[in-house]
Amino acid sequence: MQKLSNSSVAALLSEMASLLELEGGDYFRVRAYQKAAQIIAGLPEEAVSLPQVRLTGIRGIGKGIASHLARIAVSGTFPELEEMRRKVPRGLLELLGVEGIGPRRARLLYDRLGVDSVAKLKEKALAGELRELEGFGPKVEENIKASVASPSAGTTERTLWWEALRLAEALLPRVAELGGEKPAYAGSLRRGRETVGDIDMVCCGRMDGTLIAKFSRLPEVLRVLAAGETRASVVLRSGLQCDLRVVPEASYGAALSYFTGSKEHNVRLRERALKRGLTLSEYGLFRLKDKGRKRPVASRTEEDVYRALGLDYIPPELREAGGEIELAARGALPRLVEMGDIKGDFHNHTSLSDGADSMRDMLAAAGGLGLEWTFLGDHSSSLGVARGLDFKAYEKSRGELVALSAELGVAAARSIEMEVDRNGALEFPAEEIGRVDLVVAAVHSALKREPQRRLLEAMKNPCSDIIAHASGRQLGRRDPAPLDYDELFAAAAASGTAFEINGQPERQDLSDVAARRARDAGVKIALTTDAHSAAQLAYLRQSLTVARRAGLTRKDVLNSLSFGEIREWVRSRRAKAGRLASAKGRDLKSRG
Ligand code: DGT
Ligand code: CA
Ligand code: CA
Repeated sequence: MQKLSNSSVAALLSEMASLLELEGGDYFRVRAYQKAAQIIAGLPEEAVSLPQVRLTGIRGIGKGIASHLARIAVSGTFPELEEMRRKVPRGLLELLGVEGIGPRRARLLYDRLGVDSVAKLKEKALAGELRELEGFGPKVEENIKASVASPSAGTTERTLWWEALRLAEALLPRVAELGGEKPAYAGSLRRGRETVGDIDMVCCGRMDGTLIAKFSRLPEVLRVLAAGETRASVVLRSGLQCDLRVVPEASYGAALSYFTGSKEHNVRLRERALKRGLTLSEYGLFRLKDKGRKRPVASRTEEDVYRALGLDYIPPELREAGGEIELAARGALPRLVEMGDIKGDFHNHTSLSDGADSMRDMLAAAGGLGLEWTFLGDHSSSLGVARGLDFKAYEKSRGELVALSAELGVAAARSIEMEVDRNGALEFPAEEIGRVDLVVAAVHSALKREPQRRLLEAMKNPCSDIIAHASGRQLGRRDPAPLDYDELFAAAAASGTAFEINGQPERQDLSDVAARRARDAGVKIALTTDAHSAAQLAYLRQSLTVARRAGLTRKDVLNSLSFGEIREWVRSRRAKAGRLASAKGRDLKSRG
């Protein structure tokens, strides 16, 4: 049976919906395909491996769709879709990718003006012919002109790293199925940037255009911007652009390095090459004397290229021209923290507050990910949006967690995401908070109100073990609070308070830049998921990526400690912070 990801299956069904719509098909049939596509995209298990009875048992999936899935499992498509693909001109589907064009307008464009591609659409728009069509007019024509103006039109929005990663990881095996060898993603995605502009992919394989042509016809592809012998530029159904380059085996390393970038890193590498009488391109590192660029000094692997330039291998996350080349030349690059160093999570949510999954399912998932231990958390009670826990509920659930931990064989303790109020006070009183296993202090309410002062005040509480998502930013939605990190990190270093790198893809808070400053100030970092479901524990990879971009090593992150060590860390830092607080109190009294 052919392995097909749910997103590929969903893409086929939604293509069917679009084709039906273009055909002027029955509204309810169109909706049924759209809905089934949505349902399948969200299924946790692989749809094509489910038995028919399980499938038809899912709401929104009827016998018809289930039988399509059976065909897809065998042949990668289904007869009705193939029939529609023959009937509807291929370019029409492409038109749907243009902003302002739905099925009705696409149909009209085709019937009246013979428009069956984005290129033709552009032609007609520029010639002013669109405004003559009913329901178009000059305004619509202007909009369409603007959205077809540049090849990457409509894709200027940046995509969260995590979303792009999921898309790329689904595409790599597809490229391999088409005969692409060693497919890899490059660009900002590989460097782990917060957001990416497009997905860059590199592979080896046939360089006569056949691989590119097959790639351009993948169901994940919405429209093709350019397709040559060795390069395709396409827009995926998600709206994200994706570039694929097919490169010769012999220059794979040089190409991967070139397309990983960053541009500035590449510039520095080329300068270094020139100083050594060499020249570096996407084809390889050559002697300047070798005018025909016939015999590369290095090109097959990235390691070869760096070595030939007198450099240690530089991890992609550091390739931002931030001094990494100098460090690599001196053999002084940090050994970046790796997934294997990560033993547990600190901050997440179960169904006891606003999470989707029970403590049992969360703990089992943590064990399934290979974590040695984990804290399972929930909100404290005052956060209105998320029904939280008071101390009594906390203690009761902690008792249950101890039993679950013994049963499932994963070490566990109970954390609380503790509300910091308008004055910087933590929600639970001193006699209760001291008995909470781990406190993640968080400012949520009235975020704009003096976040700096409230965070400083919160750190005066000896039980503020970790500060949550300090800036409160949400990429694309909410700007970070203006914080004086030097002042915050100095206070944190004194009280032994750690800061988290929150792994929610839209948070990534601390940012890489802030995390680096925290480390330099002597502040420990906690990589957390803030998971609101068991599946979101995978966000450890997101916070790990930010940590790597910050240049952190295993010593800089609390997650590398054993469970015993982390419990001891909490105990001793609270004791020290408590002494500090009472000394300050005495100081104030004697002065007052
Ligand atoms: P993005 O897509 O905006 O998130 O950022 P990147 O870094 O992925 O940039 P992109 O997609 O334009 O190009 C991918 C890589 O290809 C880039 O990191 C370095 C390389 N590259 C592209 N254009 C140039 C160029 O004009 N000069 C140099 N040196 N490298 C380039
Ligand atoms: Ca890119
Ligand atoms: Ca690109």
